[in-house]
Amino acid sequence: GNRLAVFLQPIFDLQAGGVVAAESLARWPAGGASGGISPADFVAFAEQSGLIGALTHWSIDATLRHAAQLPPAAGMKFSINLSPRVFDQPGLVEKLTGALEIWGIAPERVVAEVTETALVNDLEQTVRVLRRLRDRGLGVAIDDFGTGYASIAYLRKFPATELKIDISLVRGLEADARGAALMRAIIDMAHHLDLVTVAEGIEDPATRTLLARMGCDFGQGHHLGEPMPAGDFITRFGA
Ligand code: G
Ligand code: MN
Repeated sequence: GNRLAVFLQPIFDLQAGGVVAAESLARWPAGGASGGISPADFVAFAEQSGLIGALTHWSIDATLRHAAQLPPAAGMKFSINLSPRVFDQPGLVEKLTGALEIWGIAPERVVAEVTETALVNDLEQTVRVLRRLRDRGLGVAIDDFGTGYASIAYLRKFPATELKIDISLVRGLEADARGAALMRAIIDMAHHLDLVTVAEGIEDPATRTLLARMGCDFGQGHHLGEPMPAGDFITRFGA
């Protein structure tokens, strides 16, 4: 029917090979690929109308319900996007840890993705919440790295475990010597900070090969796998 659904996009281990994780993305499937309401639009609407807390809670529950269908031994990790707006709402940490218990998922298998704009709004409050998530064993990813401002300064304070490098820095990499040098520097910088690197928006085999050679840990993008209905993901990678 016309309702919100969880899609999962595979995340590859660029060094060892294989799908090791997935990013959870909310979709309105009735719209299909072309029509319907885009995630950017309904997330913005939810943020403006005060429904973002409800959307986030739904996303956490729906994602972990699917995650629970995979054998824990598979070690598949799940990344969930957290809107900047949820960090000043009470109960976020309790909601996440409660859902982990209900679905029997180890906290180490879940990564909270946060965009840099969240840090700009209220850095201290965001850091406090993320620190609590880290203390409970969850991972924290800086999403869309390279698109915000003051990113480097935030890296100093932010209790992250991974850096997701934005598609704008990944696209056209193999034809761009300057872009490639920048990418190498970002990957090295991240590793010095004990952050694993995830390249977003890998759209061709050349880019995948280049990023692997640069030491990038993980990759995501249409070349490696499109976002798919969560049930399809579980069927495909559940063995
Ligand atoms: O902001 P965030 O990185 O969470 O957004 C992920 C979005 O990027 C999703 O909507 C997803 O469908 C899209 N996406 C994933 N892989 C690719 C890709 O290879 N190319 C492009 N253009 N978009 C992608
Ligand atoms: Mn994301």
